Amino acid sequence: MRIGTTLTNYTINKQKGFVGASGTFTGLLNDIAVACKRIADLVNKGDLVGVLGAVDSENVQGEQQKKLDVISNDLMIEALRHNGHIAGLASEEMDEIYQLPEGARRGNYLVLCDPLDGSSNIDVNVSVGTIFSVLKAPDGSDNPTQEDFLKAGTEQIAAGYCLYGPSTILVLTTGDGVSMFTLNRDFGEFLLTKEHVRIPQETSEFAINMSYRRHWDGPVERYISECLAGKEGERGKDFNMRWVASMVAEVHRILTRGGIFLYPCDAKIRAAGREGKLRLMYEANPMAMIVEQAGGAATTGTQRILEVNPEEIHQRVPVILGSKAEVDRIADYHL
Ligand code: P6P
Repeated sequence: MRIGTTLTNYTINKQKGFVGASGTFTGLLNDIAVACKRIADLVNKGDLVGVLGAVDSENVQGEQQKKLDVISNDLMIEALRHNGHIAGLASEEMDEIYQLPEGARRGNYLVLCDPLDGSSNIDVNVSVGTIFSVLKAPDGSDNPTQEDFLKAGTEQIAAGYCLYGPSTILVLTTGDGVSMFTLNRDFGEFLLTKEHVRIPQETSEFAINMSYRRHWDGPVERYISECLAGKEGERGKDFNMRWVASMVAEVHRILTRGGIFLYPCDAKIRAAGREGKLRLMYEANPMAMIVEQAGGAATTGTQRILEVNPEEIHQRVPVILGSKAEVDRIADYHL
């Protein structure tokens, strides 16, 4: 499709490829884009409009919420609740799923989101992002249950994120490749800037929080040690390291120039009774779909992320994703 086309025209053109498409999906993506534009505006203005800092509440994860976490969640609800494109919404910032008000028009999609991922970075002006996943709603159900959201990642209709960085970039896959849209603030439109994005199979760049090294399991310790050994070691080449502590920024770098991102389970996480830090339904699954659609791979270490059968909306998983050759190598180390 023509570079520079708007996200709306892009999805209308794509929609023509789906026999019987009603336009609801195009409307849904437009709603999500509106939420992202409004979040981008507040992220960009920051202290000018008093949205930085924390609120004195915690989310279901037991994490302190930033003002922008709460505001972003409200903006996502506001953009989605009126237009009859969804049947329900799940969010990192809400314990329970969001039920549409009585009498509100329902649509045939479910949205799961992390309204503002990486928000610990927001007060230090480092890139953050919104992550979203779209599932089909059950037919004929006005009020979907939590069970209706618990679908494996392979059942996602679409997945995407919006990165609030030097540019605001919305990245989207509907199952036939990955496209990128850059926000033109002059007239408030996301314009197609990249299509058919591909992740290089090989890389020399890894992303992991090294401060947890003493807790790592064997396969992760082995992989990172080999990277650190550089050209004199097993790998015969030097590696570079990055850690932004904002998954959206890490994934965007990997889509752009390759790399491997690791947030594994470790002894400290296990001691807390968890299987990982990152959440399956609205972080790992959408990012795994995007990465796979761009020719990369995404594993828990022992299982393809998209094939994990969810048991709980806020469940956590280990995440290793990026350039396929490196992901495959780490998966081999877990055998
Ligand atoms: P740590 C942000 O809170 C997040 O969920 C991801 O975006 C990011 O990759 C990770 O956690 C950072 O975790 O333990 O390094 O602060």
